[in-house]
Amino acid sequence: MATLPIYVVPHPVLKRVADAVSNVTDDHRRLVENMLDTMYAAPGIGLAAPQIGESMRILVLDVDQPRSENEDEELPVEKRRGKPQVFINPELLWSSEEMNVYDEGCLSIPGQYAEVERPKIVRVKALDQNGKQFEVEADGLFATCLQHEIDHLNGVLFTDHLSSLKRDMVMRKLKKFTKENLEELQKTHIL
Ligand code: GNR
Ligand code: NI
Repeated sequence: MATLPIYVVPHPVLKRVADAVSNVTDDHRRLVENMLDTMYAAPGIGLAAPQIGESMRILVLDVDQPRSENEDEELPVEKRRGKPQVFINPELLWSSEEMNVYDEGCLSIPGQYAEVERPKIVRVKALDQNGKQFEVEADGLFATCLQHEIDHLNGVLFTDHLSSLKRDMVMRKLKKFTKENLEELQKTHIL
């Protein structure tokens, strides 16, 4: 297992528009495995390549991770793999008029959460880790997470969907959270 450090705002790699992958190679497949390890270890339900400092259009997610019977304890990292999904060069084909609100978090904005409104259902086309094209229709948390990750590939963070008042509040709380958890964060994140 190889986990990679996660970049935290305001690192410029998180604001960049990531480059398309022209040809899916073994290097990309290795990166995908490390991204999945990093996501499960974090723990998170999604991760985009810019969050580990690679400005490429690759994202992973797993919204079907098994949960512990006991709500307050976490499953050991090796048991968290549910249904990992890999999207390379994802393209949004369609999004529903109907919207959905979800209390979102982001591994690059540690400890912060806010309600974000997005289309409830989306259709996305992408390549898998073998370079094979596929299409999915995502709904619920899957749709929310997929849109959150595609945003990362375009240099967009969940805070960009908030009013300036709420965004300022999150950024102020992030500074406080970072100060209070500096030692822990420095083990897993690039600040
Ligand atoms: O782990 C994560 N949880 C989450 C919750 C609600 C909406 C989106 C997400 S994605 C986030 C991991 C992350 O930062 N991915 O970029
Ligand atoms: Ni995120």
